[in-house]
Amino acid sequence: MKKLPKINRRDFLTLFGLTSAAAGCPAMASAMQASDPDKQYKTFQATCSMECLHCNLRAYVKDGVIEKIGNANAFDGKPCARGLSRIKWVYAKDRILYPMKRVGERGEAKFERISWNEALDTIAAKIKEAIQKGGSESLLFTSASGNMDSLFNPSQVAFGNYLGGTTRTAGSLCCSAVTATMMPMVGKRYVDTRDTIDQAKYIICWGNNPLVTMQAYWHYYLKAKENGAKIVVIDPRKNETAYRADKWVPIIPGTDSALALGMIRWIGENNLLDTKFLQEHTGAGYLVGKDGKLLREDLKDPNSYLVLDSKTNKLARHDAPGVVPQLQVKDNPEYKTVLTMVLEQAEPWTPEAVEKTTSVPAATVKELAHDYATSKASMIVNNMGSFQRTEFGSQAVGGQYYLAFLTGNIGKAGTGICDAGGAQQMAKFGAPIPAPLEKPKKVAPIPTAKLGEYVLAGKPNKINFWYTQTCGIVGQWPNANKVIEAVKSVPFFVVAESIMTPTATYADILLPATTVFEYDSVMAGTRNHYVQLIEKAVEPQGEAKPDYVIFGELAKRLGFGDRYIVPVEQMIRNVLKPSGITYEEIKKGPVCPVKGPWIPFKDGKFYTPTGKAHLFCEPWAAKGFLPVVTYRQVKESPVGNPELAKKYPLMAIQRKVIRNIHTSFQNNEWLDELFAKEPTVQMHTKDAQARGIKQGDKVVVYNDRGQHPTVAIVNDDILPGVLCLENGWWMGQNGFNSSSVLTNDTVEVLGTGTSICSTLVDVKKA
Ligand SMILES: Nc1nc2c(c(=O)[nH]1)N[C@H]1C(S)=C(S)[C@@H](COP(=O)(O)OP(=O)(O)OC[C@H]3O[C@@H](n4cnc5c(=O)[nH]c(N)nc54)[C@H](O)[C@@H]3O)O[C@H]1N2
Ligand SMILES: Nc1nc2c(c(=O)[nH]1)N[C@H]1C(S)=C(S)[C@@H](COP(=O)(O)OP(=O)(O)OC[C@H]3O[C@@H](n4cnc5c(=O)[nH]c(N)nc54)[C@H](O)[C@@H]3O)O[C@H]1N2
Ligand SMILES: [Mo]
Repeated sequence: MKKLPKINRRDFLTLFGLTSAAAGCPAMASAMQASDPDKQYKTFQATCSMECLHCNLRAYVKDGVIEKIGNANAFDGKPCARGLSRIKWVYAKDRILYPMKRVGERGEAKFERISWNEALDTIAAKIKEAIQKGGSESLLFTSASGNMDSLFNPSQVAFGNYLGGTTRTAGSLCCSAVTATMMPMVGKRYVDTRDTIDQAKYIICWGNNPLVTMQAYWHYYLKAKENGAKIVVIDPRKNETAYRADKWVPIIPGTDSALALGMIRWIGENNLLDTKFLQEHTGAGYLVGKDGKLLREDLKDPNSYLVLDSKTNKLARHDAPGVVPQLQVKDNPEYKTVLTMVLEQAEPWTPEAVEKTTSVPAATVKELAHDYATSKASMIVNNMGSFQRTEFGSQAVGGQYYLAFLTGNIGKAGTGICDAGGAQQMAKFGAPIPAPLEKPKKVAPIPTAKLGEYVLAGKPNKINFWYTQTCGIVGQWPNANKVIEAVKSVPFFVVAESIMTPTATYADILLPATTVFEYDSVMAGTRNHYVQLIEKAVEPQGEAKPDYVIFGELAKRLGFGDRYIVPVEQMIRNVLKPSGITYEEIKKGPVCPVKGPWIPFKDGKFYTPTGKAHLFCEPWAAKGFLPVVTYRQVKESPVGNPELAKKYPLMAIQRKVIRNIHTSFQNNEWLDELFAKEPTVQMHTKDAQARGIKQGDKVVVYNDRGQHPTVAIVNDDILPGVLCLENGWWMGQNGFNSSSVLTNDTVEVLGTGTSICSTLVDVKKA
C-alpha cells in the first residue's frame, strides 16, 4: 500500500484549495460562498505580495467592504488558504490604524495615538538631526520580504538615495548563496523551470520541500509523476514532499557539496559526461595557467579565453570559428582545463568518502549519479532551499549546476535547476522613481546575518536613526536576541507596519501601513511569471497609508518632494516601460512577458558575457576562494567544532511551514483556526530517548544565543543528531518564541547570506 504523507489533516486540506480549506474554517467557508459572484460585487485584482508565489487574487467588494477573495486568473494554481485569509489581514483585530508614539518601554507595546503631521514632522526632524550628528550613513533603512512588489521597497531605496546614501543591509536572509553561484556561472538569478517540471523524468528536490513552499504549482509535480517521473528528496528530515516521493535520501546538514562532488566523480569515472554540450556551451575547456588564473588571448578583452583546439592541438580563442576545445588537458606543465580542475576537486569523493561525510550510503551516491546522468530529462529543484543557508551554501549550489552542465541537463524541457523565478527575468523593467540629481555616496552595508552585532558595535557606522518596513526585524533575523539588543540601542526606531507585530512593539514612532487591496501598485517580480496590477479595492483601514505615500510626505518635509513624488499611475508606467507591456494590458489581467513554456538557457544560451556556462568563478577567486566547487566543512557543526559540540551536540536546521510565510499570517484568525497553536521541534527517537523526551512533550532547545520553548515531535524520519525547527513563530506568541533566538549569525561567505542551518544546540524537557 502507498504510504500517505504525514502532514496533519489540516495541512493536507489546505493544500488542496478553496473548498477543503473552508472545511477546516467555517468563517472562511462563508466568506467564500460563490453565488453568482461577478454580478453582485465590484471586483479588483491584486497579488499575494509577500515572499511566496505571488498568486493572483481578486477581491469581491460590496458597499466598500471586501466580502470574499478569489482569484482572477488561475495561471499557476489557485490561491491557498493564506491567500484567501488575506481578508482577515485587512480586517485584522490587531491592525495598526493610526500613527502612534511610544509611551512605554521598547517592546512593551504601549503607544499613544498621534496625528500623521506630528509623526511625519518628528521623523523628518530626527532624520535631519541624525544626519547632522553622523552623516547620512548614520541612518539605517531595512526592508525585506513582506512586500515584494515593484513600488514598495524600491520607494524606500530611492528615498535613501535622495538622503545622500544611507546604511542598508547587504546580502539577503534568503538565498544569497544561490545568487553568488548563479551570477558567475550562468549570468542570471531567479530562473525557474516550473513550466516543464511535468516533462522531467527524474527530479531531485535538493534541500527543498515544494509541497509546502511552492504549493501553488505542486500540481506540476503531480503531473510529472503521472508521466512516470521519479522524485527523490535530499533532506536531513523526511519532509512533506519526501512522503510523496519515490525516495528520501537523508543527509547530514551542510554536507551537500560533498554529495554533489561524489556524484560528479562517479559520472566522470563512468564516462557519462555530455562532451558535446560541455564543448559547445560551457567554459569547461578554458585553460587555467600555473598561476591558477584563466588564460586569455588579449588581457584587455575579458572574453578572450584560450582553449586547446582538439583538431589543431594549438591554443585558440574559445569562440574562434571551428574551434572545438579539448576538455581535459593533463600532464602539461603550463596549463590544465577548467574541467580537469573540477574533476580534481571531485577526485577525493569516492562513494565511500561521501558516505563518511554525508551519511548517504555509497550505493545511493552511485544510484543518484547514475539515475541523474541517464534519465534524459533530469531536473534539480533547489528553489532558495534551506540547504544553502549554511556557511558554504554556494558550494552546494555550484555542485548542482556542475551536475547539470556535465550531463547536459539544462536548457531543455524537463531539465535545469529550478530556482525561484519570475517576470523580472523575462523582460526588463524600470525604476518607479527617478534617481536623485546628485549621486548618493557609497555607504558600507551591514551583512544581514550580522545585523545585531554590527549595529551594537557601531559597525561600519554608528546608527542614530533606524527606519524599517516589510520585515520582521524582531524575531526573524539571525541571532534574534542580539538583534533585539541592537534595536534597543538605537536612539530612534521607526516601524511602518499593518499589524502589531513583535517588531512594531519596539517602535518609537509606529506608522500604519496599508495592506494588499488598499492601494494601487504593480508586481513585476521574481516569484511569478506574470506582471500583475494591484488595485485599490477598498479605502484603507483607519489612517493607513502605502509606504510610497509615507516617503512622499517625508520627502516634502525634507525638501526633495518635487522630484521624488511621482503619481502612482506614473510609477506603474515607469516600471512597465522598458518591458513594452502597458498599463492598459495589465488592467485587463496578468500578462506573461514570454509566450509558451519558459525554458531558461534554452539551447545552451547562457547570460554570461560569452553566452557560455562558466564553471570557473572568477568572483570567487577575487574573494580569496578556490574558483571551482570544493567541499568546505561548516564551522558550527560537530565535525567543525568538536569543543562546542560537547556542550551542544545537535545540529538544528530550519523548515518552512504551511501556516505562515515567515512571520506573516502567523496572527491570522482564520489560519489560527486551521493550524497548530504551538511550534514544534522534530527529533530522532534516539536523541529523544537519551534525553527522556516523548512525543508531545514541552521542551526547550537551547544554546549560548538563546532558549526556544517548543513541542517535541519524535520519530525516525530525521537523521539522529539533527533537530528541525519551525520558521515564523512570533516572539512571545502563545508563550513561545521564535527559533531565530538560536540561529547562527555567521555570514555565508560567498553571497553574504546567512548560515542559520548551521546551528548547534541541545534540547531538554521544559
Ligand atoms: N509555506 C511557506 N512557503 C514558503 C515560505 C514560507 O515561509 N512558508 N517561504 C518562502 C521562502 S522566502 C523561501 S526561501 C522558500 C524556501 O523553500 P524551501 O527550501 O523548500 O523551504 P525550507 O523549509 O526552508 O527548506 C527545505 C528543506 O531543507 C531542509 N534542510 C535544512 N538544512 C539542510 C541541509 O543542510 N541540506 C539539505 N539537503 N536540506 C536541508 C529542511 O529540512 C527543509 O525540509 O520557501 C518559500 N515558500
Ligand atoms: N528561524 C528562521 N529564520 C529565518 C528563516 C527560517 O527558515 N527560520 N528563513 C529566512 C528566510 S528564507 C527569509 S526570506 C526571511 C524572511 O524574513 P522577513 O523578510 O523579515 O519576513 P517577515 O517576518 O514575514 O516580515 C515581513 C513583515 O512585513 C510586513 N508587511 C507586509 N506588507 C507590508 C507593506 O506593504 N508595508 C509594510 N511596511 N510592511 C509590510 C508584514 O506584516 C510582516 O510583519 O527569514 C529568514 N529567517
Ligand atoms: Mo527566503
